[in-house]
Amino acid sequence: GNSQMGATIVDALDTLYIMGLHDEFREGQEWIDKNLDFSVNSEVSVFEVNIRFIGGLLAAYYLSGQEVFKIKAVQLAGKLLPAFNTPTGIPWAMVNLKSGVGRNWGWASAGSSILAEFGTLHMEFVHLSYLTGDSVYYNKVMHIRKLLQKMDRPNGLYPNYLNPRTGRWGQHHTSVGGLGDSFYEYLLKAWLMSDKMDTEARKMYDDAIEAIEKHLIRKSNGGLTFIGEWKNGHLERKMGHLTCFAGGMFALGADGSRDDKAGHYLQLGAEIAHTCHESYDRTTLKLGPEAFKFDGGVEAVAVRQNEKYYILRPEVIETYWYMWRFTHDPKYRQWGWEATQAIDKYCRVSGGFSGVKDVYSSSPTYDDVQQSFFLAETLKYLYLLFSNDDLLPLDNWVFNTEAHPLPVLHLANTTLSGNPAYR
Ligand code: DMJ
Repeated sequence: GNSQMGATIVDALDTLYIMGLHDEFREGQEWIDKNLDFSVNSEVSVFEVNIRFIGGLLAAYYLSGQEVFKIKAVQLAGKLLPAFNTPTGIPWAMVNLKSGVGRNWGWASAGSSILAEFGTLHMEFVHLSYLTGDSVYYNKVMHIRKLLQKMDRPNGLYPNYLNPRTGRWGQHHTSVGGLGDSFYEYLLKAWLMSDKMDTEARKMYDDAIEAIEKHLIRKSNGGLTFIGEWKNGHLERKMGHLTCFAGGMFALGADGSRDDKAGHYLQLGAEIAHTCHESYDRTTLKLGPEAFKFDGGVEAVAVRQNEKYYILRPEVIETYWYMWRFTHDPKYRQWGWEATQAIDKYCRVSGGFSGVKDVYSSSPTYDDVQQSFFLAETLKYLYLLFSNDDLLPLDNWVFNTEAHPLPVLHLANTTLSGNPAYR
């Protein structure tokens, strides 16, 4: 949006807490208490507000126990609810926080909503119902899930676009990167977050991943495993930086996988981590491009000028961290340290850190933006990579897609929908 909503302050809070920067944390809390106000006439992305603000506030609440964060998260969630007023219950991409009027992105296929956007609300909304005892949030996201579950999927793949008026798929494009990514992540994490009770989510994840492996994952001539994009029956041999998170996801989902293929998925995670490291290593700055190809002799290298930028994204480091937790192979720390040094050398500026426009140029220019996910994710995952495993153990915490840790809900002996917390 165009209003002063302090995204960086909110997104960075739990990183401050985890790093033990408690004075700065309290300063952030004070700002939130006094200034964070959602009654603004501003159109915002439902997805971005959910993952960065609601996720950030909930994590700050769980870590610190300070009520103000819970109160603000619930207030904000209330402002997002009008986005679900569509004929199908699939939310609009954007909503005006004041008027509640929603709409979709003009560029999205046939007026569609985006899979990675309406499919990345589940964790936060289940927690909101858990904390408030109000089932409204839970019902919204379960409705989305049920609707998706009933739909036919071309080749078992979920298209990135779904029209919220008609309930029909838009273009048959499938991606594990931008437009699709965190939908798959949230299926797995819904299961983990429910203390593995939500087996419906696990099944949907397993089915989706099987189709992805069959149709989208290939090995390049040089032996690099990559995840391509499906476009109307054709595989585009291109992988985005965003897609690199999937290495960590495969490793995280290994335990509990169908037919006990844990070893296979851990190996797949390792291969994706290796490919993404290569995409960094084959640049001048040792920072990865936005997208890289595996075509006509090109391997893990960006071809188009407008895909050569690095905007402080976390996905590759995120995968190093998960791989480190599951294997303790020192190479992941070494790769994380390479990235740390490169960020410090090429992205540090007087006012903070900036993205760079071309990772293949020895004299890069800055984009003059410090994305809020740099503090929320990139630095947090680096910090965790060099910390002990007992800092936020994965048995107890599940990270939302913006790296905000939410606790596992131990709802023993009940199904999610039957749990009294949601009535
Ligand atoms: C973050 O906001 C989240 O990780 C999201 O899921 C994808 N993109 C950015 C970081 O690159």
